[in-house]
Amino acid sequence: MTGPNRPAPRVDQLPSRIDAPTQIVGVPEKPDPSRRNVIVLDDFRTNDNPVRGTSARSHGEAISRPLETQGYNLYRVQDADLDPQGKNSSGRNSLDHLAERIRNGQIPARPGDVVNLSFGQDEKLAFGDVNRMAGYRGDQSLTRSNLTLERAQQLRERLQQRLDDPNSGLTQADRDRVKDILANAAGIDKLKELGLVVINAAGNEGPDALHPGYLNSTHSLQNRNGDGSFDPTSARHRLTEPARGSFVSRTLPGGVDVNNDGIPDFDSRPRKGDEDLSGTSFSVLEFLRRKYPPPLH
Ligand SMILES: [Ca+2]
Repeated sequence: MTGPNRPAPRVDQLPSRIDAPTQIVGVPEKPDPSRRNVIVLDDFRTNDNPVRGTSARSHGEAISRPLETQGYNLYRVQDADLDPQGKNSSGRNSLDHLAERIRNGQIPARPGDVVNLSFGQDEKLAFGDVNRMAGYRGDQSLTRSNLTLERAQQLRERLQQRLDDPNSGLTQADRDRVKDILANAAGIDKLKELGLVVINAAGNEGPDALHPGYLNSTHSLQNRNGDGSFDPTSARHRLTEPARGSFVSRTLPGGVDVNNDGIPDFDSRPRKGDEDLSGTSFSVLEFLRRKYPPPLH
């Protein structure tokens, strides 16, 4: 069953504390085995700062519901790290933890299924910050136009060397950043080893920023407006792929269609006027439909 009348996941039953790095908060009632599974690792908590202007209640739901109505089997997973109240005290990286859940069968996933990561970094990291941490100077420096997968791999190795070298001059804050970067990239490797398509639909810090721990994703997205123009808040380097991430909702006979694909997503009407969804997160809606449509084979 698809459409806005599908029961909403029980996101209101999230505990106030999340002791594990990830928590499964919504699974399809009757998953269709012929359809692609999409695992959305995101923030499903209803809070005082939901996605701007939407009736989706949480960022994770604003992404998940339009994917679900397109016909994907949706697995909603709360990332404790995304919520300061989440209290992830395990010390485990959430991507590594998610890969373990999939390996041990807690979340069903087959090669060709998708993991969507709608986040990238707690803070803005510009190319200059990353070059400084890596100790790159002059011609060595990474730029928006020379960032390839090969150079991203070299960056990981370089950052590991800098971390291992007590005389590298990295501050403690930089060391913590580098550890996070390396842990994220290792988690993505584990997800890809399972045959999964890893989408990093994130990056609203402008074209000079990058998410160095997510560069080995299968796809990193870039937000385009409805007229095809580049959204100036979006990431924009050589490894990003453009997809439309800016929408104004329409009210159709069956409900509200937030991503303009003609399929209603929510039955509740916007609080006032049209809902404006815009951000690199939303680029995954058009990108998946185009590159990885719901039928798995
Ligand atoms: Ca829709």
